[in-house]
Amino acid sequence: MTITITAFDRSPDGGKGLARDTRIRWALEETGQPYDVRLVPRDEMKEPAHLRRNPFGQIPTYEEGELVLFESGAIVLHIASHHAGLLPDDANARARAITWMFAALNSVEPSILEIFIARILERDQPWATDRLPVVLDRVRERLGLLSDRLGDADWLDGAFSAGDLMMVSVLLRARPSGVLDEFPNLAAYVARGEARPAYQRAFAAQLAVNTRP
Ligand code: GTB
Repeated sequence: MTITITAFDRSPDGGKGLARDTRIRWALEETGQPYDVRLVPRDEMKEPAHLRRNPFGQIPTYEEGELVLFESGAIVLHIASHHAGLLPDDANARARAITWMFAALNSVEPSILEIFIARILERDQPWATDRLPVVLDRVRERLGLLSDRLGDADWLDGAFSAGDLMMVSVLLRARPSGVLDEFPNLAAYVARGEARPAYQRAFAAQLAVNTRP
């Protein structure tokens, strides 16, 4: 059955791979699943056709036959659960990999999103300059603990898994602020993720969309 995902018609990042369709493309590439992409123009995101795919009118979404999913975590988990390559066979190791996916989305991504909010969305607010250092310190605290846990391991729990895919995707969004590079083992971890052939294909595919004439 054909898999169709949605992505921005033009991502605001111009193809840096920071929009959340990249993590879905990456999961599909890791598991060898071909897919189509429906590009959603900004002015159609809150229209009924797209709201039927995602009640919040956002990308990414996932369609496969009658199944329609939204939320990048749920989509990656669905892909990882149905195709080999992203979750270990051992039940406990599988549960731990899924735990790292949730950790990436619930314990790490929110603080990193605050950087984007402070630097871009709220940059004209009178308190923006005072707020950014506080936001960055909160991210530093979280990344410091993650860095301690990763230590000099390649991946968070044994072999590369959907947990690493999600954590690398989330950490990538901290790089433009410079805070990721304060933690050399995390920066190297992200670079390891980016070096994977499946990531390279996913990145190239979204870049082609966002740099087309
Ligand atoms: N929790 C949802 C998920 O994980 O799928 C969040 C989905 C989401 O935030 N989607 C964003 C969106 O559709 C795109 S990825 N926004 C449009 C809207 O809400 O109307 C977030 C994103 C946007 C821009 C950049 N960037 O420019 O760098 C990076 C990431």
